[in-house]
Amino acid sequence: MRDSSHRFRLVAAGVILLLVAAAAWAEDGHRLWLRYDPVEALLRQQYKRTASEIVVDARGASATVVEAELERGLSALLAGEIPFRPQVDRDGAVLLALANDPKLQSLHLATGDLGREGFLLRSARFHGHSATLIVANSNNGLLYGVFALLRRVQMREPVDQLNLRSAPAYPLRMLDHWDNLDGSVERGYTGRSIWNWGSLPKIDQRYVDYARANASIGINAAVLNNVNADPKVLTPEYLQKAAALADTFRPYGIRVFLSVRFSSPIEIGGLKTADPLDPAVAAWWRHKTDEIYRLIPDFGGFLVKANSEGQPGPQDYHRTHADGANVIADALRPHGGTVLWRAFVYGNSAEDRAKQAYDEFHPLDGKFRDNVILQVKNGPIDFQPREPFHPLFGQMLRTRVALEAQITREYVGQNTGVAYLAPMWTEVLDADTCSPSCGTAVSATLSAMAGVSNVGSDRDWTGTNFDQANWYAFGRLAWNPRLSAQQIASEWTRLTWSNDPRAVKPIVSMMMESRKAVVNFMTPLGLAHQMATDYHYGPAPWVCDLKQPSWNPCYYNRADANGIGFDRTKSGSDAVAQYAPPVGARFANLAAVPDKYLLWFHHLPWTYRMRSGRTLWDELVGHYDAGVAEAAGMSRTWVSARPYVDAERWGAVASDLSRELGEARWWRDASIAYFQSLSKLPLPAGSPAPAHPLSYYEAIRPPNLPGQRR
Ligand code: GCV
Repeated sequence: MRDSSHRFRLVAAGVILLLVAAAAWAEDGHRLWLRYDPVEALLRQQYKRTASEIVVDARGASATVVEAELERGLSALLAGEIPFRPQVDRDGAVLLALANDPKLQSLHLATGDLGREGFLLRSARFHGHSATLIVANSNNGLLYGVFALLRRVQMREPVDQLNLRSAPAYPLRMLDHWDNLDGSVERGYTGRSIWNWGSLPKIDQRYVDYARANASIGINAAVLNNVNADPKVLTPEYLQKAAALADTFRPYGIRVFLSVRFSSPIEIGGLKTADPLDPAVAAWWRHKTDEIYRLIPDFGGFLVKANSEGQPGPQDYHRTHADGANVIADALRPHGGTVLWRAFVYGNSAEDRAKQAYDEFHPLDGKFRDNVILQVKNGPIDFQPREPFHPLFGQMLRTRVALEAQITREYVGQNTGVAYLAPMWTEVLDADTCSPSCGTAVSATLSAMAGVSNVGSDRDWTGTNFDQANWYAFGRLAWNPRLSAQQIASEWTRLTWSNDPRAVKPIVSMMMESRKAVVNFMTPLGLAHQMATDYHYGPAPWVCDLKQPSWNPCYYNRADANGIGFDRTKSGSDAVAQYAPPVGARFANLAAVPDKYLLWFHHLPWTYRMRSGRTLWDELVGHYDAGVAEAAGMSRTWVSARPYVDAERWGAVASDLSRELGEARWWRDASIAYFQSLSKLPLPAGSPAPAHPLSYYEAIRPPNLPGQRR
């Protein structure tokens, strides 16, 4: 009796162990790009020669994280424990040391230009032995160095002749969460908020994993809550919760920021006004800020959305954005904190929305305190699949500016399909502002980069496997905006999927094609905001409620029987005049404006002759067709990668791509059906008629859209 129940318990325990092991290894995307799968046996021997022991000369809580990551990574990749030693005593040591360590003096390493966060990876002789040195001016720098070394091993790159130095381009590389205190996420498509406000300050392992993932790509700041901020976030109860997160993130070099509502002095402070020039208001911000720093000594600062989309702001008191930002900046200054003040403003008038932020902020250049950063979206409207760069870039010569990108795909398919966004961001980062002189790329004018996070409670963090690439790419670009989208795609693919070139090549080519496809089937040739109002999902070019012009597709496409496009030249809104003269002249000139921005800047007849020799109508239809063909091509490319990646993730992506193909057809057919009802022109030869009459597409409404996962 005893025996059989014992056997039963053993068998049951075995089954449970197997299930746990299977769950741990389930290819559910949870491990992101930090998979650390063992290197192939032959190569492993080579790596082992450069990783025989770990020697750590650094102190403090963050040093613990650094050594833990190095040990975790190397022992997993090299399939065996790597011993820690007090000093280098054999060939192949990996030595982690702060730059001011006296032991390093004889090596004469130049480390001044690494700043606080940069690092050096160097193969050198040390105490008579071959060693790999990871050297930085801070433990955070060491952590970045560790991740860089592990990345090389994960990508099977040599590590025995290292001479690499790297420092971030910007001191602030942040994720902005649009997470609400009730657990919902504005424009989030990945489950609920990652923050469990109910159970905080209790720390969940997921917060640690989040910090580690961010640190691995150089992100060093997190705004915890939505810019449409709940004033409660500044109450003692929520500050305790934020402090617990800050404590968790600190060893990973991540500082916590909060979004604040401008009217908080009234709502939680009991004042009658939030007028930034009222001394009682200034005192309130000071006291609140002091209270925060008592809890979070390295608190980063505040992000503010003011006088935008119904949010309160200084203009409610006839004060400027600079007055508003400065009162908060003055409260933060003694503590070294920063205000990120958003430039995303527009009114619901018929005036060109693309011009409104520049008109409001350009006159304020030089009026902001130096601990204010103006946070500007990549383009002048709102995270469209393609926009020209925002005219404020390069033209706020006496103001620090951050670029805000949207990692969550509000306007780019949300949680369907594959859309790798690095090509969109590099297009903007590389754009020449010609201000103060030509040759000044947007990236050279920035002090920070902020990405609207796509992280949520889903097991795979971002809802789909390929959305992880956008999180990864944002971090890598914020560290080094000169990296190419292709290079980052290749890195991410090798870390996340496989190092086999038969997998890397098709996956990277599919990623590079994906944003082009989305632009083609949604908003080709410079069209924008053709999505359904509110949901920002699915085509709705016919929507024309002129009571709310700045939300209406028809306001942006200006299509009628004669033509299509928004005239932003002198004969129209003259938005081109907001750019530096050489840039504005190029956009205004039909002979010079790139096709990709044509209808953003020009209203043209359907029969306008394009550079290709085709009419605008034929060319437009051609782009929609190309978008569908590209979406189909992505599915085919993915099939070719099948033998080289795991079945579980392959299947998930295959179904994402087939959903995207359906949506590409929907976008193409609906757009063509509508525009053809205006142009009355025949489709170009070989272009199939839309599958349904226009009324069919008009009737489809979110959220019950074909194929969308909600
Ligand atoms: C957080 C767009 C989005 C809003 C968002 C806003 C902003 O309008 O649709 O959800 O609000 O941008 O960036 O503030």
